[in-house]
Amino acid sequence: MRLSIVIPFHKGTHFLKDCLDSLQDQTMQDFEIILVKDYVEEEVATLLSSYDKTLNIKEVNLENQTGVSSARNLGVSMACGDFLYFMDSDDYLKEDALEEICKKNSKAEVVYGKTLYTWFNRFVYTESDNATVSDQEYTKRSLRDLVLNRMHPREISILNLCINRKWFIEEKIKFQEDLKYYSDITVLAEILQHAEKIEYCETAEYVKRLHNDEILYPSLSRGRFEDREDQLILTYERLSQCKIDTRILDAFQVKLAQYCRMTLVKLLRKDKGSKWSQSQYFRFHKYAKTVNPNIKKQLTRQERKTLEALCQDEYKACRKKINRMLAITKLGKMIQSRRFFYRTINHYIFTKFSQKNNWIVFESFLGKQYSDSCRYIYEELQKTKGNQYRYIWIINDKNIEIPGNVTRVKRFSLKYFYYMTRAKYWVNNMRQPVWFEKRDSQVMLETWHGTPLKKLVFDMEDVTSASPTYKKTVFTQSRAWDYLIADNPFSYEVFQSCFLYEKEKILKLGYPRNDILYLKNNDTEISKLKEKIGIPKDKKVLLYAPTWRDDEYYDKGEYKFQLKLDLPKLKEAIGDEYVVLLRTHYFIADSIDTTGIEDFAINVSKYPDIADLYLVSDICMTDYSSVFFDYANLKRPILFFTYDLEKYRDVLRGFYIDIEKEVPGPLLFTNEEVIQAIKGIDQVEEEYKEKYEAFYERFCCWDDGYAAKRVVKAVFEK
Ligand code: C2G
Repeated sequence: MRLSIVIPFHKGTHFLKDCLDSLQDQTMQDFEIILVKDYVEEEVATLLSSYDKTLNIKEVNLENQTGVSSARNLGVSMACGDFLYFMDSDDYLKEDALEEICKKNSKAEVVYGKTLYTWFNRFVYTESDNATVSDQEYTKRSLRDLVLNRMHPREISILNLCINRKWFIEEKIKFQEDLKYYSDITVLAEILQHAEKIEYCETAEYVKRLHNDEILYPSLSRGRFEDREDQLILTYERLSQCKIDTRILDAFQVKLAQYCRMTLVKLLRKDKGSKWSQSQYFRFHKYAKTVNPNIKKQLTRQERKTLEALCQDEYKACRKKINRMLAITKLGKMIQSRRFFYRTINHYIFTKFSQKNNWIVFESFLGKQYSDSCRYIYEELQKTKGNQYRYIWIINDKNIEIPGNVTRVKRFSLKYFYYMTRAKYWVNNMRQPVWFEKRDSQVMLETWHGTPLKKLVFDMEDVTSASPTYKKTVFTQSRAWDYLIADNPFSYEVFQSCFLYEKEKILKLGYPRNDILYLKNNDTEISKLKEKIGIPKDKKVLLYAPTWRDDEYYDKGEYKFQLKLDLPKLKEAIGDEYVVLLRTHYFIADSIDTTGIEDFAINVSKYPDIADLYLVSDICMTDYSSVFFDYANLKRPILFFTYDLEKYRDVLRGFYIDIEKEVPGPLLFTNEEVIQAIKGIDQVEEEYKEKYEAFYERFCCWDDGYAAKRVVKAVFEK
């Protein structure tokens, strides 16, 4: 047999499936797989049995030990192939990776391939053009350079190495079992020391999957584990005991110094005087003392200063130096960034002020609008509680009108920090900044901004948007929510799984933002609104409100949008009867050009509250936006312009419901289909009558015009 592939497995059956699928699809099949199960709690038997006919898998359980090093040693001891090949259960290979690496022959003790990094699963990776995060240009260098130059010890790995098994065993190379995170380093150092010939095979591509879920599936190399620092020092000690090229040890010393500067000092400062920080001080003190002057020359000034601090003979003196050093860095940052300056003032001054129990801060769509449930909760409070509270709205645009006695502040201004810190209540329809620490005495009411069609946070396997650390961030943010509003029984269930949120804290009260769809759904109110928006009285209204695409962005919160609706064609077909209101999502940075057809297409993207737009429109057309859940309260026709359905559903997001079967209107893929649906809207209504009713029962059952009242009672009259 050519290859023995050793795969340690602990958690994540969905990862393992991709890994094994990629092995099943290899062009070279002369290999065995040794799957070492390390205290697996998931049910994997079904998955494994699906490869009975295609893969030669030897399963073995770790019995008395745990950890990746033990698993690999056990795997090696069971291997029969000429060559050893290590894989992680969350990674996968390009189809010809094994064939390519085996082609490179033979006289070399070790052949190593190219590693590509991605956030995505195998399907998305293959389908998408830009799923590779990086292919580490230094993979082209020698393995030794690779070890010496890698940015971080965690990136040094024995993955994608094809190693002569006999040689490996004769040299007695083993993974050190008490090294939990960095055992690859000592093994590689020994390989480099003993191997006479090492070859590189650029065409053998290994895809290393970065984890975007540090909460449920933390990766060994990136998760924040308590004993990370102990392990780094232990690895360093072991490395110094191995007979290896001293350049590797030197390189490791540099990495350690960088680590001390970037991470350790911050932890030491945060964890004032605790046992943990004292013991870390002793460990790193010992290391810092051994760093020789030649190494120090390679360090930055800051890194050298860090080592100097750690060299202090007393813990107190070390802390003093660290604090001074970090204070100076902070000062520099404060000068550079206004927001950081305000945050610091907030931390040292505003948090010392008392809490104002009758202050409430409202924010809707990141301070861009006076809208959504926050608005209607505010109006209900104004009406029923009046001056009992002080109301503060975070609003960026001076021209947006807010009725009533209200204090307006700009998002991230100094006043913003002041009010956010002093107010007892926060009412927000999106996530608050992750770095804004809520005081224990504060209460946050998260209204959320829609019934989810698209999968959210922990229900998503991959994150394709601009923030790959989304899951961890949302987890931290949602821990601060004291209440979360659900609009229907469906959202009540989904919010528990997608936010890993306690059901006791979910308010099953319906959306305050939908109250007006019941209270103002009459001719007088509608014609007042039409006048305000500038809609001709003799025209029917088509509202087009699409959502954003996760993978099309300029930056976080700034997404691209290309209008696929052919406006001139639409005008020609329905312009006599209709006007169209164009409403882009609040994340969209691009604006829609309506030049030449202003009498037909009105851009209402800046209009504060979409609920008014629902009221004035006769048909709502969206794609995958949650707008249709709300619009259904009006029982008016809904169309879905889903020209990129497959990509959106299968690659970008995934949906909670079957869009092809369960939504209350037709899916339309071309402009021609859109035109036909609008022209035959009566037939569409007839055709979808039953589905619409079922949909209404399921998703609109808690909305009745009085949700704001119920929410105020639940939160403010407690
Ligand atoms: N919205 C809007 N205009 C659009 C699209 C959306 O004003 N063209 C508003 C609606 O109030 C909608 C909300 O933004 O309900 C959320 O928009 P979605 O398109 O559903 O997208 P997203 O912000 O990703 O929220 O649970 C809901 C999900 O989180 C979706």
